[in-house]
Amino acid sequence: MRYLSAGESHGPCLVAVIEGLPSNLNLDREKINYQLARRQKGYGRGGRMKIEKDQVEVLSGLRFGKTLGSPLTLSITNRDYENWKEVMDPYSPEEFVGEGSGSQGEILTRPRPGHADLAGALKYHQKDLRNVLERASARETAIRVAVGSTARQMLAVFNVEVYSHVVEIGSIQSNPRELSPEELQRLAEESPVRCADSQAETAMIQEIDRVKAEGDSLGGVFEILVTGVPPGLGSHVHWDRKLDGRLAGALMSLQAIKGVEIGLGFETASLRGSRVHDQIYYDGSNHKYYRKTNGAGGIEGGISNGETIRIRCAMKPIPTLYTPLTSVDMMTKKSLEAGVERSDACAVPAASVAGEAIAAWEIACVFREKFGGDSMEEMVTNYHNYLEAIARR
Ligand code: EPS
Repeated sequence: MRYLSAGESHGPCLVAVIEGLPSNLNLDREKINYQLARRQKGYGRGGRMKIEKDQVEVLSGLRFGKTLGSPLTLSITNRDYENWKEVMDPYSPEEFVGEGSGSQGEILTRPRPGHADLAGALKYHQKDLRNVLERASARETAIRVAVGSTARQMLAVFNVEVYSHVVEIGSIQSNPRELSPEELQRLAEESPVRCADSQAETAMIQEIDRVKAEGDSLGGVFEILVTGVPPGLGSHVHWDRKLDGRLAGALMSLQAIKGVEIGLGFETASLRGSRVHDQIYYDGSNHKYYRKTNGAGGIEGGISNGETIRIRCAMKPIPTLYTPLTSVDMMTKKSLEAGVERSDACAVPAASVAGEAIAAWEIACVFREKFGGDSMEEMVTNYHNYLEAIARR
């Protein structure tokens, strides 16, 4: 499977063309909209989310609620485009330059440290940083969440579910009790910062308020849990078929993600082997191998091992600071403060929902590779045959 997304943050819309979903998959548009609404939440977001109310349109590949096996095109309108029409006009031969009344129409020449602004402007030969930042913006995650929702709807047929919760914001760490993925998700859904630990939640909100008042921003860590994945997805035979490598690569592509770890991740480096590796047992009544611990995070040798897949992602603080850092004006080469765009003080809860979508897509890809078929019917048959075969092993 593959997809391309397109769209600028303040352009008319975001779109994606998805190839490779099987035919006869029931796709519920409201389930996509539900995921889009989840992504828009989160304490610490700026003014933009009051303007947008993301809703998906399906432009191709679906008839009477079922996929056709042809390319599926999704679209989300940017409501804010109405306010940016002159600045983002696709056709006008004249570059719009505002009259000094605000940043919206002016050419942006002061790159923000930590943002794609400078590297993108050099690479694409741009004098207006807007020509870079519009596409680099995390607004693009809206369409990725819509794409991920199609993957989730396919995975649900095979009882695979994807959950997430926030475990750190700034210096505040959550310490949730031993909870099931379902319970973690239930608590996270009720929390403005997607945190399952109510004490940490209060401290996180206070930290966001403090940092925002100082014109600064905050990052954090979220955890993704994927349940119901059978053993045998991904492969040890080639570097680019390893499931951990694929998940990590895909999640690193999410805006502002600087680190991804699977299972115990970085902690494995300082622990002894006997504390890291999960001992193997056999459950005769269910014909299943299992482990009592999950340091591997559900993946061994690049292959799913049947345990819950557990991934943590570290998000850096958003680079747009209302108290700006030092930068250089690309026109004059003089040292100046970086530009300020409207932005979010903390978007870790939203990134956590986008991370779920990205993980769902990658798992759906390996599902399609393993179980193949052109229709859902064929894929379901192949899946059951495989489960029967491994139950005899
Ligand atoms: C973003 C800047 C803000 C965010 C945006 C990502 O948008 P704006 O510049 O319009 O205020 O709100 O996120 C979204 C629009 C979104 O839907 O998540 C950025 O520069 O990355």
